[in-house]
Amino acid sequence: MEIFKNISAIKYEGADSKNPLSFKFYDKDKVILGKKMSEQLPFAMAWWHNLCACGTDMFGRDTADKSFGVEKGTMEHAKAKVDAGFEFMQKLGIEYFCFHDVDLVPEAEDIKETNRRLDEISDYILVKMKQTGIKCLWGTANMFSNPRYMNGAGSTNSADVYCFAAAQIKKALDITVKLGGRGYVFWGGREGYETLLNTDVKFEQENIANLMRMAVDYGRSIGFKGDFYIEPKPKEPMKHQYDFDAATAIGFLRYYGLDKDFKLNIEANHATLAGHTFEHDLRISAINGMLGSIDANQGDYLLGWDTDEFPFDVYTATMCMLEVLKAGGLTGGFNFDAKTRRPSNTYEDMFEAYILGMDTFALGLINAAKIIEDGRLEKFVKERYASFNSGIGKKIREKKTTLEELSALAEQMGAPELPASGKQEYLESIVNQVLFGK
Ligand code: XLS
Ligand code: CA
Ligand code: CA
Repeated sequence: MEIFKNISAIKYEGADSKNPLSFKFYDKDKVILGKKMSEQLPFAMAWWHNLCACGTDMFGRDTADKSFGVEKGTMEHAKAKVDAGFEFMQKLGIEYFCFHDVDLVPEAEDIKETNRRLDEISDYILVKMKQTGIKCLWGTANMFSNPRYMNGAGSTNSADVYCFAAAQIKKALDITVKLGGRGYVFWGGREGYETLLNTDVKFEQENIANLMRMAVDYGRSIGFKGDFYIEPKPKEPMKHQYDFDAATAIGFLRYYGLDKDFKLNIEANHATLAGHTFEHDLRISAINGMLGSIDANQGDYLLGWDTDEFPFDVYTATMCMLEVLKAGGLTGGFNFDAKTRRPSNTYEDMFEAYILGMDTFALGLINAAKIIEDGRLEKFVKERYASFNSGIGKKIREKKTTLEELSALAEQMGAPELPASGKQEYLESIVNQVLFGK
């Protein structure tokens, strides 16, 4: 049964189109830097925001109806969400989806019953996947909503709750493998603390690492070949979360010997909450060989929390795509971990939101490719470090010098000349020229 009845497949109509239900820039077969847009941009639908979230916030209840014609909280509704999700992805030409265990089925009191429901729904999803060719980008376990996780999952003070977290991860991995997921995500929802007065940080971090290690061992034992991901976020819901940002998560993974199995899933809004730009966390991940996947969204400069907005900022999307292209692409994809604003409560809004996100990233890709082809930025950065190409600079790079030698040289020099200008404004004007020039 068709759910989004008045909406047909969304087509590319070009930048002049005034049809709200069309792509203006995302032209899936257009080749950019030798690859089709659809290959450069493996987009994914986030089950939770798109099919579950209905606009509830701290001050008010649902504004959107996502019952899809059946009673919520039932397996019938779980299946209606699958029907809606696959119809939605097909109509938009989205090839992947991401899910939490509890996005798929209503959670029962008894985990055995929840797991049975997960088996049932994943059978149903598998059929749809085969019919449509749509794939799973990643799965994860929601270990933050249920009150039992109020003190964390891996970082909880309760060994019983820790067992429960392990059980959820085990099942979420089973389902991810069953659906052929490319990755498995750990977002440390409540893995952090509110006050050091009641917290043993070292103990908690060791327990988290141990849970991740067990997840890797189990995942590999059932044939999971994809990447595990940590998704860094500095705060919210906890005041301080252990996976603060990319650099922190990388340090943690290396310290506990998990870096061979894990990469990072970088979310734009989380990077900005950490006081970084999105592209900063992408760069840090990439230079450490750990750029895995992206949660494509954006925050709000006026609000200090995780607003999960659809990506609209073309400059940021451009800088993101520049990092991704320079890194040689993602092993994961671009998951729209984003929700429509509360008053955008219709089916059309769901489609228009994804069109906005996909068009914004298409523009980001087109622009980033132009910047690379233009070559001036890359050339500038290379030349900026030219003093290390010869003489003492070369020796420094080759690690063939000592502090004594450098110190003696400095004494001979007197005062060094000021380094060459950073030319930020000129470089920014190149970006504008490439973006808006003919
Ligand atoms: C919440 C996170 C979450 C993860 C998956 O802020 O973004 O949705 O992506 O658990
Ligand atoms: Ca996310
Ligand atoms: Ca978020």
